[in-house]
Formats: sequence, C-alpha cells, structure tokens
Amino acid sequence: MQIVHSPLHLRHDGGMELHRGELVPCYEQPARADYIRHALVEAGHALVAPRAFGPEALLGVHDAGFVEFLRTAYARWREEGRGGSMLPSGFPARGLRRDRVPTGINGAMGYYAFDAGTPIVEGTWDAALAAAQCALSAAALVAEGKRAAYALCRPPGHHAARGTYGGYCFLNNAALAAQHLRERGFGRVALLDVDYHHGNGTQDIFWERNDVLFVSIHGTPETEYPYFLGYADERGAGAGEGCTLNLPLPRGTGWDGYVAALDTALRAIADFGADALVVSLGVDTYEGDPISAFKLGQERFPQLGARLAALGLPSVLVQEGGYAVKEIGTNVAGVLGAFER
Ligand code: OKP
Ligand code: ZN
Repeated sequence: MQIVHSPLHLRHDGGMELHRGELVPCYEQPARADYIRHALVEAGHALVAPRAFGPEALLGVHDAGFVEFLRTAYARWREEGRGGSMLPSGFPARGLRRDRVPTGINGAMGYYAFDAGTPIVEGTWDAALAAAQCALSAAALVAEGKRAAYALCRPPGHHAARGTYGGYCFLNNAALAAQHLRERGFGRVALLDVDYHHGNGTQDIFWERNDVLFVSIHGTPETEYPYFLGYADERGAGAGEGCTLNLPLPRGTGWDGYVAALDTALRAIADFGADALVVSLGVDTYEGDPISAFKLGQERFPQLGARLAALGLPSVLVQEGGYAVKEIGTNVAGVLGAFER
C-alpha cells in the first residue's frame, strides 16, 4: 500500500499538556510517526511524499477565519514577546459571549480551542498543513484508481471541527479526505472512526449532510474524552438526520464487545450504499495504551484490517491516535498488512 508521509510532522512538538490536573509531557509525540514509518517500511510498504495542496484546499471543511488563526497564531504570540508553547486557559462556555473573536491572542486562542491539552508551537502550522496534504494526497491516489492508500498523519485530526481545535488536532485530515473524494466523483462516502476517542470534529463537519455517513466506535463520553459529544442519541440533523451513528462502549471493553459494535458499523456502511470509505485509524484501542481503556490485544489489529477490507470499497486510511509509542508501529502495520491480504 502507498504510505503518504511528510517529515514536516517533526515541526510539531508540543512539549507539555495539561492532563488530569498536571502539566505532563505530551502523549502525542513526534516519535509516534517515526515508529509507524519504520514498521511500515520494514513491512515493504512504499513511502510517497504529499502533493502541494494550498490552504484553499482546507476551506471545504474549515472556516476561513479559523484557518487564518492557525496560520498566524504563533507569530501573534511572538509579537507579544512570548515563546515556548501556547496553551489557552479560558473558554467561552455557557453565559459568555461567542459572537465575537477577541482581538488579543489569549482570548482568540480560547475562542478557537476547546481544551488546554493541545499546545501550538512555532512549527505547528507547517506540520498540520503537511498532515492535511498527506490525507488529501491519499484521497487523490484513491480517486485516481488505487484500491487503498494510507496517510501517516501527525498531528491527528478527528477532534478538529469547522472552527475549533483540541484533542491534539488542528485540521481534520480524515474529513478533508472524505470531502476530496466527494469532489472527485464518489457520490456517497462513509467515514468510519475507530479511534478510542469520539471524533467530535468529524461529526460536527458532516452533521447536516447526507452524502457522508459518519460512524464512530469509542469510549463512552460519560467518562472518556472529549466528554461533550459522542452519545448514541446523536444521529445527525436536517438533511443529515440518520447519517451519524455513534456506538459508545464502556471502559474495559474487550474484543467481544468491540467486534459486535464493529459489525454493526460495517453493516450500516453497507446499508448506506457507500461508494468509498475513509477510516479514522486510531490504534489507541490497544490494551497497552496509556490514556485509553479498551482491551484489544495486538492480534486484533490484523482482524480489524481484514474486516475493513471486506467492505470491498476504495479506501483511504488516515492515522489518528495511539500512544503506546513502542507498539504503535506493529499495531498500524497489523491493520494495513491484513487489509492488503
Ligand atoms: C486524541 B485522539 C485535556 C486533554 C485530554 C486528550 C486526548 C486526545 C486524544 N486537557 N487528552 O483521539 O487520539
Ligand atoms: Zn484517540
């Protein structure tokens, strides 16, 4: 399988994040992508560079003001004499105004972010744009006739909505891939999110659309990040009613519970009559993941890959989470190897 990847991911190295009341080293580290790349090259997959999609290619999925904020945020921070990494600490929650973007960088950051765990550093924009280009390029390969392609994206994307960032995500790579497929002639696209965390950003982007089915299997928001979206009663609105399917599962879910939800998800995708598939491929469902609580052993990832391939659809696989850094390469290679066989 072709692996689309850019070394520019190294430009995003967030340093510290606020996690359960403590400033801790970011779980979302550059080494993650290096372990994945290494395992995939070892397994014989071909690495290709992304194409040069410009910032205008983001506007099918993101608001222009938000993209401009991300592009210029660090320079604005610098202008105030600051360095290091940017983390917001105040947000427009209930009772506060959301109808204006503060002109100062601290307020603007709180306006566009939804958590204090997603630092912006000097190279974040370059890395996020490169990751988006990887996803768009993988979608272009599939639009040109390849059966499947994999985008080794870092930073991940599924928490990024039209106009907000958080959960280590800035631009929604998988949503961009789905939108690209739609624009290149695939009438109905299914987006399956198997990351441990609910893909709130992707859900937001396609909420009112009936041309993209969003299906997500994730830890229940009752106890798991991102907490405020991902319940089973969220089913889409307007034209998109019935085109969102959430399958939340409790902490501690193992393969039996997981595969029942996966079969429900795959059936929904087949019933939708999808012409193409995008997978938000997080491997933080692994039992050894430090911030997640499903119990999938390493041998389950090839089984997942085989089931995804059995849909028989042109497919774009997009990397999302996975924080057991030493095992992340094996887990991703397990999915991709079985997908190809
Ligand atoms: C990203 B992905 C809150 C930070 C909590 C966020 C986890 C993001 C997971 N201050 N941690 O879905 O793998
Ligand atoms: Zn995740």
